[in-house]
Amino acid sequence: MAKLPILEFPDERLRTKAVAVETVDDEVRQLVDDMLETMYDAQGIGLAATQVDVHRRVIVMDVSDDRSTPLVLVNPTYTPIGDEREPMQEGCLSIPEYYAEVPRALKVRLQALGRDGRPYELEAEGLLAHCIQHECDHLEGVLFVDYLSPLKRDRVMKKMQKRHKMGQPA
Ligand code: GNR
Ligand code: NI
Repeated sequence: MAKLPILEFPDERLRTKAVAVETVDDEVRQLVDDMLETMYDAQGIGLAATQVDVHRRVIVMDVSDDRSTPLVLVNPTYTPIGDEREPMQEGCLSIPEYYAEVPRALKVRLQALGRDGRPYELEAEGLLAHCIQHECDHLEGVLFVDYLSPLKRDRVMKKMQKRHKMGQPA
C-alpha cells in the first residue's frame, strides 16, 4: 500500500473527466487499496481517483463512525430518488479548511462495481447520499465550490492560491 499525493484546487487536473474502468484487475485493486490508505490518512469520508491524478472512474468511501466500513465504487452511476433536496455542510480534501452548504438530492440509488468487479446496488440517504454525489462530481471534473456564487468561489480560489504561493498547502 502507498499513500498518494492529493491535488488541490485550483489545479486544472481536477477538471479532467475520468474514463470508465474496463476490467477490475490487480492494477485497479492496487489503486483502490492506495486510495483507501490515502483517504484514511487524510481523515476524509471519500476520495475520487481524480484527486490523486488518476483519471479513471474509481471512488472509495467510508462514512462509518469507527472507520471500519470501506466502500468501493468502480464505474458508479446514480439516480436521485424523489425530488427532495437537502443542504449539507461539505468539505473536500482538495480544498482544505473550507466548508460550505451544498444542496443535493436527499436520496439516491447507486449502481457500481465493487473491489471484486461484481455489480451491486444500494440506496443511500443523508451523508452517504451527499458523499456519493460529491465523489461522482469529481469524476466529471466538478468541485463543490462550483455550486457557490462566483464571488464566493473567487474568494476560495484566492485563498488557496495565496496558500500555495507561500508554500504551505495544508
Ligand atoms: O471528507 C469529506 N467530507 C465530506 C463531507 C460532506 C460531503 C462530502 C464530503 S467528501 C470529503 C472528502 C473528499 O474530498 N472527497 O472527494
Ligand atoms: Ni472532494
